[in-house]
Amino acid sequence: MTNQTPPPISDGTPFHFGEHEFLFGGQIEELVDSSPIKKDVVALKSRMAEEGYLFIRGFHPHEKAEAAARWTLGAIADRDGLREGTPISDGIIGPENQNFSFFRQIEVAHGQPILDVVDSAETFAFYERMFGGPVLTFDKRWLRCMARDRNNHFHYDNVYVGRGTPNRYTMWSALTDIGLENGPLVLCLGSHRQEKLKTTYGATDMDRDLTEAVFSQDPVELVEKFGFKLATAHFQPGDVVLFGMFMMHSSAPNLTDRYRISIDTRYQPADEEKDERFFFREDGVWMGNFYNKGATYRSMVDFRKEWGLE
Ligand SMILES: O=C(O)CCC(=O)C(=O)O
Ligand SMILES: [Fe+2]
Repeated sequence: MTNQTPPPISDGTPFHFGEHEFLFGGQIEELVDSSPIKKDVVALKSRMAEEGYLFIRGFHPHEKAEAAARWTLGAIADRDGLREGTPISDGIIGPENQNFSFFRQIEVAHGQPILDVVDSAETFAFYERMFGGPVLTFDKRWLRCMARDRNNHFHYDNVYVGRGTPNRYTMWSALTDIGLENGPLVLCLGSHRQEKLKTTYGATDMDRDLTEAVFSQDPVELVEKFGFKLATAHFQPGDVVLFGMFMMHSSAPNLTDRYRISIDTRYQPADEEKDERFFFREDGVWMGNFYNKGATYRSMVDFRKEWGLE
């Protein structure tokens, strides 16, 4: 496979998100690539503070990201998830169109090809520079293989993984080639500064407050009601997006018959309080989200009424 930076997305290019079509240069724009400043910590930090995200092309070596994707596709093949008769490396989705989220299957999510990407010495060194000291990552890694028409919905990560220190970044890493049709990550620009959203929805903890956690499934309301511009890119294996706990994001539906594979991981200073839900306990598993078995997680529609955000 070639390793060429995709050309800039020209104005007027359509982006399909569910029923909706957004146009580049209008309601959606291309993420700004920070790879030219990736060694300049001061510039990175100030851009992160300003824009709420860093998109860094080629953060992980392309071959390592591709090896991680092949490893993951091998795990899908072992579970009969690929279309019969197609090469594993093509990642063609089988007839059951099944999503694979290798969250608790640590034999997959903690496989060496995965850790060679998200736990690499270079990755840790990068976060050590960003945080100015030793860092740690959660035991849980969110390795996601999205089938056709599937996506995740708009949320702040704080609602899911926000306990402990506020000094924590999410890193979303593309492992496959993720173009506009393959269900790329979509950010709501400026949402890291939307005080009302941050102090209502953003201040909830889904497992403490028993909320459904997803803020919205509708990209149009984020544009029209909240005034956000959307941003995405054509991602290559190894490209990453970093953001803090208050950046509204989603993925768009994967419109193709090829698995979209990404992994999201979290990094924070090692000496600051962790979110204990995502670390191995003595019994060898972590608690995770939705641990209140039998509890009803209340609808976001109700919460939004209470907040005056309907
Ligand atoms: O990859 C996705 O679909 C969602 C990613 C996400 O929510 C995250 O990286 O925090
Ligand atoms: Fe997220």
